[in-house]
Amino acid sequence: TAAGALVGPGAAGAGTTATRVPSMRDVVPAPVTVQPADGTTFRLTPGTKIFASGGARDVGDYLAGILRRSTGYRMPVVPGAGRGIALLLTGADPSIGDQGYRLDVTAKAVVIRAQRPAGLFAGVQTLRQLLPASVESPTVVSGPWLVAGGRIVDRPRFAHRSAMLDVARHFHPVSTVLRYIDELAAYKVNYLHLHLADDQGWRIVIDSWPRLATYGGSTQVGGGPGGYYTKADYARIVAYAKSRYITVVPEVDMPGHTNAALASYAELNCDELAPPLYTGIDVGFSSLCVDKELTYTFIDDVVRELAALTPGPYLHVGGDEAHATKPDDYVAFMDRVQQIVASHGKSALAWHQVVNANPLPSTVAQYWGTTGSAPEVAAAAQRGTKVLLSPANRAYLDMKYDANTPLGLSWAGYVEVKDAYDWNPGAYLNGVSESSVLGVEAPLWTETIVKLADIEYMAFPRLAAIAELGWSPASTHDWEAFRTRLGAQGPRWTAQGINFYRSPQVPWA
Ligand code: TNX
Repeated sequence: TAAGALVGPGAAGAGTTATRVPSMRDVVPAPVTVQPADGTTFRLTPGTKIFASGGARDVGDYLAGILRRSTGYRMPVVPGAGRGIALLLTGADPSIGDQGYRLDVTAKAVVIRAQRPAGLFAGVQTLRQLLPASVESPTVVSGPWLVAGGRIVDRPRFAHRSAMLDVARHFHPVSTVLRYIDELAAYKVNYLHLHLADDQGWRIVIDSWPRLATYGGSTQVGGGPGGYYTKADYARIVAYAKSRYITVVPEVDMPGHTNAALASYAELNCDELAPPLYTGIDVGFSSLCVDKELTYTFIDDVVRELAALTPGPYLHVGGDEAHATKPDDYVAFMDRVQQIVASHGKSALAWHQVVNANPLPSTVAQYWGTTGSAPEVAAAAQRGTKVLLSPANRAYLDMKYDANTPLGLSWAGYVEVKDAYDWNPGAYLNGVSESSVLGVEAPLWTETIVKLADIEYMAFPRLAAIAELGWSPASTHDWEAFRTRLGAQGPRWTAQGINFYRSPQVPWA
């Protein structure tokens, strides 16, 4: 059966419905090299085994979990080798790095090789896309379960491919975050940035300052009940993300975007008066009191407790839209905050205004402008600061697609799928070369985003565009080819119940 061909009952056995065998050329993000072996297919059967042991075992169990749901097959995960799906941490070419993989499909076996479990996990995401879309069904459906033959060798362009979810403007429960993590993993996203505190809410328990969560987390935009994560909730998110090879980056935004904290503790305010909780969507009106020593005790406590919950290297300290903080105060404040983060063994991530202070060598600046020109960011990059790119007119998942989009904002313009895809992170910012770019992030602010279906509608399909920019080599960049591959993802999203936007720019399968 040639890749991309329709397989009907005649070819595949009685009782099965016609199923498209995806082509190796359909994969999103586009792999580095694809060599189809036309005429060869591997078939999953009730007796197929997954061979995985040692460090590959967890990825084997994860793959088995996905395949069992839709195929109904037993899919035992066993050591050794044979006919079936093998996940091997041996024999991979070192040039694929820590996140890359090689996938070989013959009539007898699917073999994924990688140097690290993270590479096997990435290879498994590719394998999912080589199976019919119905493999994503949460309940048993009929096959045939064919995989087109050939070889894929793959590794990411950028080490850091991130998505951000704002759980402050509207609180999103653990179950929503876990589902989003699974959706991100499918596109080889490897960081989840959680915006845990803003004017409208504080969403994580800090034991040394308990009112942050219990009072500061008690409402949200529009005045709903809000909510917060206990430390156990948060640890569950971190562990689940880890099982999907995703590192969580917690953000507590400061010195602005702090009304929820200021409302919770009067003593944090310069005038000792707690402002009321805030449920609107203005920005830039709050500031921590930079002259008070208690402010830095507070930050040290918060950073210490967050660092203890964070196995990853980064804590995000915000630093954006500090319009209520004097410029000199901002510099002194951000410099001190970076020291506090360093004293707890972490590196600071911050919105790109941090370059107006004195970034430590370990500090990463996250660009969120819209012009592609930021001389102060370029100058910092020249001095060694690494940059994470999330230009708002390209990568912001909360921007409306067009004038008719029922959700979202439009201050950075409308962001259709082509806008999200058609830019080059390695050459986007004047004076910032690709070697200074750590990666890309797709942020989803939630002033207008209330529930999971809203998140999915804004993220899909644009998240896949940003994920591809982060993973795929620049040489594969081609809007016409991308929109066709993207269209083939539609049935996968439908099978998973993902509420996606059917952009008219995409030929949906
Ligand atoms: C700007 S981008 C913000 C957020 C808003 C967002 C809405 C950035 C660093 N700050 O506070 O939620 O716009 O699109």
